[in-house]
Amino acid sequence: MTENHSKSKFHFDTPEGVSKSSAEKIASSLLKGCAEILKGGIGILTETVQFMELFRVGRLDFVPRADDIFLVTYPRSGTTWMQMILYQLASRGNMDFTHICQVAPWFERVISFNVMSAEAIEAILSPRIFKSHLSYRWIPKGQCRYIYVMRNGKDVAVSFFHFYKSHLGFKGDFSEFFDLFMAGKVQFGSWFKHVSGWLEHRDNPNILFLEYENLIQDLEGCLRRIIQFCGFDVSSEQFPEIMEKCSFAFMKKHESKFDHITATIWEKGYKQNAFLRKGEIGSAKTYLNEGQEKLFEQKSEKYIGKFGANDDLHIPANPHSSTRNP
Ligand code: PPS
Repeated sequence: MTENHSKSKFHFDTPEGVSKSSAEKIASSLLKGCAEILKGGIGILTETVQFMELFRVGRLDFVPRADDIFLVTYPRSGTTWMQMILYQLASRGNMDFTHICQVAPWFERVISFNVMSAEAIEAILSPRIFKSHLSYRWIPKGQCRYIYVMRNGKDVAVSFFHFYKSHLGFKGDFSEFFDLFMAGKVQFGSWFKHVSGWLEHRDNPNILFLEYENLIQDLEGCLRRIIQFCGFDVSSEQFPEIMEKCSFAFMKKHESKFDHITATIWEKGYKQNAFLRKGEIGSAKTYLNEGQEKLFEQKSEKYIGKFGANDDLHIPANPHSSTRNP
């Protein structure tokens, strides 16, 4: 072959004194390194783009109302519980939702993943309840109310670890996760920074700080504080039913209304319980138009007609096949 033989674009010459297999190893680790660098770069770019969009809609376009309630937490600190508590108090016990995020949307998610348009967010009736994991720095500021729920950080780490395994495909063990958690290399960053960032504003009368542990020990007392802070109108007759609906047992029984997996189904507009549809013969008659029928028949004739199959796919027995014993 000449010098200009069919070298591929990715061909490289083995340097003198280096065996082919070690050259391949070097090339492989070089490519791996490049891939890692690119992956990091793409990650940073994606995050930057998302962040810019979030900043635009969240901080510049979004107009908070005085009666908006932002429920803010570091993940796994009792967010969903507080979504339920707030919605139950605001709606006086309504359970008519597929997922709690429909009635108490996750602010940064609905805007940055385009789940809800600005108009749809505007159309939500007051008081709007938004869940958020944003740091104090990035939460939209206004005359609205903020409820920040804190939970013991070590319990948060354990709960987050299980969530990473069950929902995010994490394969490591707890000590691997714990290292990530401590370094703030988990979703929503450092627990320490999140909590301390909000605590710096604990004297702000528009922010109510609650503890997950306190909700467990004295749910009724916490509900009363929330009612007072938000100005909800809940009668004493409605109170026991709301307490019951905010219990762990009740929420566990209706878990799909709270699981992130159902939220994704709702966000994407997928339909549940549509997998086993009808189990009947002939539904296609009401679906295919004349042109589609014709197209189908032509293709059928070409591929299946030679076997003598008719429309309902009755295939005549093959005269050459012998009946075999099972
Ligand atoms: S997430 O993924 O950030 O939305 O998670 P989050 O909702 O903040 O926290 C999940 C943990 O809250 C517990 N939880 C409750 N505890 C007591 N009572 C009620 N009603 C309740 N609802 C949710 C939930 O079990 C998670 O904690 P762990 O420790 O994992 O059980």
